[in-house]
Amino acid sequence: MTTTHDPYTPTPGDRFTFGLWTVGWRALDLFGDPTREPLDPARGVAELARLGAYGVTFHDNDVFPFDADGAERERHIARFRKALDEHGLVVPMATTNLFTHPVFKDGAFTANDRDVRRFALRKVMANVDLAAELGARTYVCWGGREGAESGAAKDVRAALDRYKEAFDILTSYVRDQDYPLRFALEPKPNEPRGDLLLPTIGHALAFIEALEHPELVGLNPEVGHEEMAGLNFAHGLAQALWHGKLFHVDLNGQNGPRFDQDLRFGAGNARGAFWVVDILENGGYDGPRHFDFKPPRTEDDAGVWESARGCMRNYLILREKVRAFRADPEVHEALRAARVDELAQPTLAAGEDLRSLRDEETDVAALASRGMAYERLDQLALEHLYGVR
Ligand SMILES: [Mn+2]
Repeated sequence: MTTTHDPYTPTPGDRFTFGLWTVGWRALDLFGDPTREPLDPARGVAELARLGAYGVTFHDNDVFPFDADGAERERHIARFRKALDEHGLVVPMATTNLFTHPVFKDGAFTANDRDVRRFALRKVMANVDLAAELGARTYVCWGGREGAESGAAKDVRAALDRYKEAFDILTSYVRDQDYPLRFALEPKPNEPRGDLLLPTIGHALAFIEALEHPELVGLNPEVGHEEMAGLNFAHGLAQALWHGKLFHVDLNGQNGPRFDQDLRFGAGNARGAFWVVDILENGGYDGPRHFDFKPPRTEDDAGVWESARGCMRNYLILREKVRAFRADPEVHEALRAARVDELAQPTLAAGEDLRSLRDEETDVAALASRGMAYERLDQLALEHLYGVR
């Protein structure tokens, strides 16, 4: 007897994880009040487990309120832990809320006010302790308020000194505590600040190399954040992998440069999502597939879970399409015709000296007339994506 299994129903082996703040988002925006009731984190854990997720991630204040005293904090954490144990979810990543409370109105690590910076570091260290206790391996840092709306208000070079100082302090902290944690910076070009520091993958990669412990700091790039800047997210992931810096990833959907939409993964730029899954599956990434999305304001409680389910289904659908594309003999032939493999060949032969290159004769007209056959290759990709192959 055979049982039919929907191939797009996730299992924990797929390693899908969600931020508690995603399904827990009450859907308030700049112009409107919340449309949904608060979500009990324990219920969030239960529902995500029911849908086939592998883990959850959290900001400190997703689990306990900003102003909780020691005992209240412990009570909330115990409840959260109990839900994790009961439903078998893990916590691979945690992060700090350094943006909601008014104290962070001018940033946290790069606030002009030194007392705010000192408070922010304490808040992060406290939650790093909890993250380590819960078994997290990645600690994400999104500098949501690190930026400015006006020119003279922020000395960007001094702000970068303080940003570096913060990561130098935090990396020595995890080393001293012997925590198996690495930090992952999450770039974003703007929103909520007019201009954010470390706006793209490239800015963040360059910044990491200036730190005292660059080996402990990598990236958590987000689909929507790079696409808000008009950038190709799959290319960004490829470069992060090339630098050995893709520590984590935030998957969601975005329709080009506009406000941060945080659509479910696979909505928005569907063609981009195909190449995102391709690089994640075939480019050497081995971390969780983490969704950082926001169920739209139109959705009720049922719509929230439908939206979360859609993130995972779309990933699995695209994974199947990517596998079929990579296994298609006609694609193999098109890749050869496009000379994609030739790019892996070094430009100089082993041991070749520059004189032989200088002496080489080139028929430039013949070279220029060679077609690249990319259109056929891309059409095959689109036909897999569109479901006709
Ligand atoms: Mn976002």
